[in-house]
Amino acid sequence: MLKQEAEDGQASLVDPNFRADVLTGLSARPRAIPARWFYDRRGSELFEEITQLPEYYPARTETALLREVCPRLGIAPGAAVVEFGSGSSVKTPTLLAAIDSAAYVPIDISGDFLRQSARELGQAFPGLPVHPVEADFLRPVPLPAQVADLPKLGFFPGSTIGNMNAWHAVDLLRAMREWLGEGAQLLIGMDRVKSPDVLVPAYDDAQGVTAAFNLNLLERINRELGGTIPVDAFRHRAIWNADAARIEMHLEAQRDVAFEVDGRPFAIAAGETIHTENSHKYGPNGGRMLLRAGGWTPVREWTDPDDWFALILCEA
Ligand code: AVI
Repeated sequence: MLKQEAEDGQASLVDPNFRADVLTGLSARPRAIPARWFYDRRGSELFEEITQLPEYYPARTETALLREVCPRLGIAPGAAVVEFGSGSSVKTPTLLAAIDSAAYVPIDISGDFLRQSARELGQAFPGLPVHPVEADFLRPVPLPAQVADLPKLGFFPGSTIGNMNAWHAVDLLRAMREWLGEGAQLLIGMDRVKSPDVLVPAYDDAQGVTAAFNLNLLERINRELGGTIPVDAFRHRAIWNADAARIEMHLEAQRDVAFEVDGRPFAIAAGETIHTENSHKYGPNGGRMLLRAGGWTPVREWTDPDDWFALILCEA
């Protein structure tokens, strides 16, 4: 970690992986920056706002499904619930209230957000040990020693698996299987393929919250990496790529721009884009195939009446 002087005069830490991904991504063709860098404090707040938008069906559909499904999951008492990418843990109380768990381990890359939601959950479930882990779960995650001997239920809601290409998704599922160990279970949310008339507005809402979320990445680069990117020269784009079954988010330059990041010069021509996110959608067979390739056996699956979103319980 390298120290950086923030506007308020306080020193903060810059993740060297962020610097490396941004410099490499801006130099690549096509230009692309991994979506995980959306989630600084501001980005995490904007994502929470996205989940409240009328157009963003995945959050409310999955929450309604969880309310229906959790009481019928049949998880044996005494498991440690390990949540990957817990964010503000809004869906967790539904799960924790329905099963008799022995500990909760939220894992998230955004440390202050993680600690705040861990505190709130501890208050909502007094007596339940909460062991937050600040980590990027795309790298090996050391689970706390306190849960080493407990059976594990992995919880990976939100269709975050869709933000990875199939290759990385399979790698991650296999890694989760290894971290959670023999006999583990996994409850995972997957967004279904559906009409672009529903998908595109979900990623390009009328209020412009998703646009602000996407553009915050450029603001973060300016803040943390000494960037001079003219953010107002970029426009948010959400595109349905039917071939790859994914929504793509891009930042499109509206005019020719030149700027520096970390002292390095970049020029982007009008119309060129920086690819910032993929959100893959899965049909029933594709979703189950992905899980099997990742070493998990799907044992039960639930969807909403429109078949827009699926919750799948798997065993290692
Ligand atoms: C976190 N992830 C599952 C969200 C998604 O739907 O792919 C991220 C997001 N990007 C724009 N809106 C929501």
